[in-house]
Amino acid sequence: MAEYNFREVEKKWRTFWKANGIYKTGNDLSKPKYYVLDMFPYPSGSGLHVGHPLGYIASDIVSRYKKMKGFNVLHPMGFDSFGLPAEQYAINTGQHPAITTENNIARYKEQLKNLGFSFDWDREVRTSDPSFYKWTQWIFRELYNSWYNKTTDKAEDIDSLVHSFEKEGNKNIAAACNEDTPIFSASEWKQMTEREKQVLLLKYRLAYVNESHVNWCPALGTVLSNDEVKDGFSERGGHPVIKKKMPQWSMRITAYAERLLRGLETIEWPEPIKEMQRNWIGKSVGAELDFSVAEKNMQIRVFTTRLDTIYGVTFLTLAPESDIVSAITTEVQRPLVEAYIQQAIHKSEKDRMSDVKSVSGVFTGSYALHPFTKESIPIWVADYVLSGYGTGVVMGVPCSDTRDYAFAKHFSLPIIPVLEGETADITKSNFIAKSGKMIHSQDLNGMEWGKALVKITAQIEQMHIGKQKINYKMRDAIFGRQRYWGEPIPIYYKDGIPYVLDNTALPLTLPEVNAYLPTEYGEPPLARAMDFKTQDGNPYEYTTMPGWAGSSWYFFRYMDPHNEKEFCSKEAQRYWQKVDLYLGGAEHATGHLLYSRFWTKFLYDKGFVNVDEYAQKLVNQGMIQGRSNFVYRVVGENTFVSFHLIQNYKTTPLHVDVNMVENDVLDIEKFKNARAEAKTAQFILEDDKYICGWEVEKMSKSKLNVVNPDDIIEKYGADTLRLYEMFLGPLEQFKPWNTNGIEGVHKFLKKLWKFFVDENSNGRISLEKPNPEELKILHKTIKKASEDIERLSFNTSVSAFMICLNELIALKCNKKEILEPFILLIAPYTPHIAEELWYLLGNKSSVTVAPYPLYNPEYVQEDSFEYPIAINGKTRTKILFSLDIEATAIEKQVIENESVLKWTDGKKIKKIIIMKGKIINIVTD
Ligand code: ANZ
Repeated sequence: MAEYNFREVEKKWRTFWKANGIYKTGNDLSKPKYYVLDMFPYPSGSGLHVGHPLGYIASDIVSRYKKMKGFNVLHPMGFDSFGLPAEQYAINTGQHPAITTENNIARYKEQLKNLGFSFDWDREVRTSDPSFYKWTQWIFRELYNSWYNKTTDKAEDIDSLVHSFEKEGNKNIAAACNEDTPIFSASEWKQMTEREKQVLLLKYRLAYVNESHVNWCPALGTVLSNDEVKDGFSERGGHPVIKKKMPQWSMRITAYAERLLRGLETIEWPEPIKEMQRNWIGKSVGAELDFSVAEKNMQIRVFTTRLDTIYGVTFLTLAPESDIVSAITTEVQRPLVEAYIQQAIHKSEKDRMSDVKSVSGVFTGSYALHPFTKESIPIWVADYVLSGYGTGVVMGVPCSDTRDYAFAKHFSLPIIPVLEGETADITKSNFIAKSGKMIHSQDLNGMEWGKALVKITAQIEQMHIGKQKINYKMRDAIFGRQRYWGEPIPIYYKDGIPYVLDNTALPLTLPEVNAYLPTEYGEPPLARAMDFKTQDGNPYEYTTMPGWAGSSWYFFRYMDPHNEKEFCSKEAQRYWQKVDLYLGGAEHATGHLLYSRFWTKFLYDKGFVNVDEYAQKLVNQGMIQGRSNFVYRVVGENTFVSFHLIQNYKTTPLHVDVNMVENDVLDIEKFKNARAEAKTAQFILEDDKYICGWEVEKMSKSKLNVVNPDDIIEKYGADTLRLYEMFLGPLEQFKPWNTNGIEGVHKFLKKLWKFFVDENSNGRISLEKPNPEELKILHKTIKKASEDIERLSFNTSVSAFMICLNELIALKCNKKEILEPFILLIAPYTPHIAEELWYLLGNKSSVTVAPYPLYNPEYVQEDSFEYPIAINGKTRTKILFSLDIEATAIEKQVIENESVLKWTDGKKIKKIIIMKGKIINIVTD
């Protein structure tokens, strides 16, 4: 192979790697471990585009590097293979989702293999595989059988809770449980029927079912989680989403709110992701306070973060969904209130929160008593109050809160100032609240805000009408989905009460159905399976698990993927511990990345895993954007004008498939063949070419800017693609794909090849000893490459390789002692060509197991140094000296230096102190 025939080289070594099991995870437990994980893909029907492998290439480089550094590396890949697209395809075509999923996975695997990744495919997992989801169901079962003990601050067996109930009821138990959990004694518990007991326990279980308001998407026929809804529409498909009350399986993630916050301090994740999780959890410290309702023996409890504003309360507002509304609404007001509720609950939560301008609300006819002034304040219903947050009731303080202010203005309610200078401007009011003085109320007048807050808090506690309270915005996570293509929830119903399946009954496999749609009664697709029942004829749960179930624990399964007895053995965990480096997109910040932390903490509490955070370091790779091309059609004509001429015409830009364009020049023949109307079109050219315009946009089919890695590999090879993606720019950055730039990188590899291989396909290698200059070039590059990999700065390394090669070519250095280490440095990036050149250098074993070159600082010692010159302690200038020059020679030059002369200003030099390689100090009179 005199020429660089990448097709042959890449095929040869991929076959070799496979045949020799090169990428099997090592099992020599005396070596240190390193676990590099990629977020596993959902295998969609359209395969990979060049943006997808970016993170995989980076993680592959790190894996190969760590392996060469002597680590046992776990670098697995799998598929998040349950999900909506396969199901919708099934609905449209009748094709079983298992079949399309299988086909898509096969295509993904082939594409991934062509990229030369060092995945250990023996460890592949698929979330839709019963041998995998058996364990997802097992975790569900554990969650169902657990409750959260706030006293020990961890999840415990439900049996321990039952035991406490039997002994002393629940009054002394601090648990994460439903708001409506009643207090009962041991004897009351014992008198309960089996059914009553089960209903009660559901209020404590970490996986539980209850009636709750959910995001219902009629068009998709399913419930969506909060993070799947954007601005009142489904994230996928953009269908309207409404709130609806339904029995729902949920996960009590709120029990872990505080620990999920605290854990963030212990992991090296990008700050924006941590901040998004903190905001999502939304911790707020405030107080709960009771208002009594006039003429009714009733209390209304509010949650406030501004108890200091209590004297400014001029109304209360209830969320439209609140159960209290009906109880306090007067008969006169009832029709108005009911009409208001009807229209309010159809709005999405986000609209209700953000829509400050359109103030709406209705008076209930009832009044509450102010706890201190005993004045009557009207009680309203308004949709800006959310039912699921705090107590679903707000004390309206128009002087301090923007929304309350807008509300009071709109309905002409009184506004009473409480803090000097306060104006209902949230930012300002928060500022004043931290510094201002109280006005208005007699006993607080002139008191500083902070002291007033302490005083009022003490007062309400003394009066037994309230207490300090910490609230979290985060809600429990809805778990059941009305879909077919997901894990069945291992629950069956007896007399309408849910029971969990025994472990021996797992996996509960997905039944066959005659259509992947809801039944005519609106039940989920699983209800179509006639025999989806226990042996005793009890029906199973019909909803399935959400997309995030399997991905919440898959990282443990890779450690021990074939274990049939456990989800992951203790032994495997002891060695692999946790993910050292996790690479993936930032879009999962409050979805997968939060749920997976939750499940890990739960498994930790129950002693199933030995870490309570599973990924020490997370890096979000940026997206590769598309570089779209445009043609310009003259309005009303079938004529296309080349880009630089369009100012002379009235044109409309049209996307053109980037695969018909090279260096922005349109292949007119291809274009004509692809579009019916283009066949007869006129083209107005410049320099005989049609030049296209371009723009950076999201890479997507609709913008005709998708570049398929298969095409690039076919044309340039996988090594070029890998190297080019790394060369594009810093890993975390968003950057456009530009096929034009790939030539340069390809040329580098060709040059590398030519440098090593002569016309007769032999290595041009000399065994001569390298000289200091050559060693310096090499060791500079070793230093750069190893430091760069450690900080995941790959683009800078690629430049360093290019510089190094040019310098070696200039020196005509083909010495084995230089070329071998150089190839090892490049090997993680371009493994195929590296393997071939390594072989040509006479090596018998794979480059992937060779030790990474060690940096020796002696070789790069500089022979000169630019000394800072300090005159009487102040650095005034710098002078370059050879490091082996004599002190007297330095002194002579220093004294004569123009700058030194200027700064010493004719004064006598008393002393010159030379600190070799550091600094020169001059002391004058
Ligand atoms: C009086 C007050 C005065 C309030 C003031 C704020 C500013 P965070 O920090 O987000 O927790 N609130 C309470 N429950 C609510 C609900 N269900 N829907 C909408 N708003 C609700 O916000 C807590 C504050 O938001 C609470 O403190 C309450 O208004 C309001 F100058 O009480 B505040």
